[in-house]
Amino acid sequence: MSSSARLLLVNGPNLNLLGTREPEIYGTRTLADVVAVVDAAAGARGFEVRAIQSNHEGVLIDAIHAAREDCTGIVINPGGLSHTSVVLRDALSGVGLPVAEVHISDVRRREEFRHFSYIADVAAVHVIGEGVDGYVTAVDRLCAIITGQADG
Ligand code: CA2
Repeated sequence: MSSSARLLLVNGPNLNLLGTREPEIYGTRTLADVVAVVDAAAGARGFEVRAIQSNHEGVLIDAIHAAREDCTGIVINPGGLSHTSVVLRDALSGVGLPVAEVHISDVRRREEFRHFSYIADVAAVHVIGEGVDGYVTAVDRLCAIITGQADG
């Protein structure tokens, strides 16, 4: 399959715990559920998905760099790294692929330290506070940009 039909799905630190704790904030769906909904949404638009979750910043950065070779877009929930990581931001801007940033919870209504994202201004799409379904919104909007069907 050509690189024009593959998305990299990145989930950052602690998102492997989805569905196991704090359901009042993050819901009850698991990381496997996230991968399944992204696979389905992307598949419906003719895209395949490579999914990675890691608790290690360098592993995430290596995966983002590798996406240059065979992906045309990145859907990322950077987790807490959103609020702290210049190096993750630099990796995303460095590969030059369109990025969709997803947050399951509404970070704007949580602690002040979650209001700022280093990723926000390198992302073309932002989906915040829609739960796991937000990943579907992100895939739809990112694929529309990649295929030139975005309506501005
Ligand atoms: O709302 C989001 O998606 C976040 O990116 C999740 C991060 C948090 O640091 C961001 O501010 C917002 C945390 C992910 C941790 O996920 C857990 C899930 C279940 C139990 C414990 C942690």
